[in-house]
Amino acid sequence: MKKVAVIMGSDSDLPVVQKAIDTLSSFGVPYEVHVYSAHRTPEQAKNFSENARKNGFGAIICAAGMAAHLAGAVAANTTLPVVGIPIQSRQIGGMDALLSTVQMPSGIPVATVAIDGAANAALLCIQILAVEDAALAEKLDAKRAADAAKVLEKDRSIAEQWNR
Ligand code: RP5
Repeated sequence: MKKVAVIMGSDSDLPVVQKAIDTLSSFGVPYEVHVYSAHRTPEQAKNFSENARKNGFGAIICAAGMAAHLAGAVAANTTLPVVGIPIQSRQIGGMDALLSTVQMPSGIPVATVAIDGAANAALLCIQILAVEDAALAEKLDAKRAADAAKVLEKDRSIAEQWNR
């Protein structure tokens, strides 16, 4: 199976990014985790991106906050799918990173999830890998069914309390 790269602009992003790592783990998808910054270590970010396909990756998650250029900088140097996670900032609440990540110029796409949407970033990468992997697609179906069952149980509980 192809690996998923999980790259964050700073180790201060890890508390959010952890959900992506946990989600990949729960599906048994192989991954690597790195800290590369578009601004502080641009050469390393470029080198990783240029070699990602030949190093066995199938998708790349990039998490960054504030002037969040990491996902775009990585996408500029690979044609692998890049999923951006805008990280919430103390100063502007994540709108800074959301707009920096989502507003890519035509030709260099970044699939941007919600602010701090790390679990969905991982699920999107798993869905990309599952296009060619029936066993992985089955695991995705099972998770959807389990998630739906949890919501139905909540509905039963709420309905019991209020609908007399
Ligand atoms: C971004 O700047 C990082 O992704 C992080 O979200 C933010 C702050 O980084 P630190 O100053 O905490 O290292 O590049």
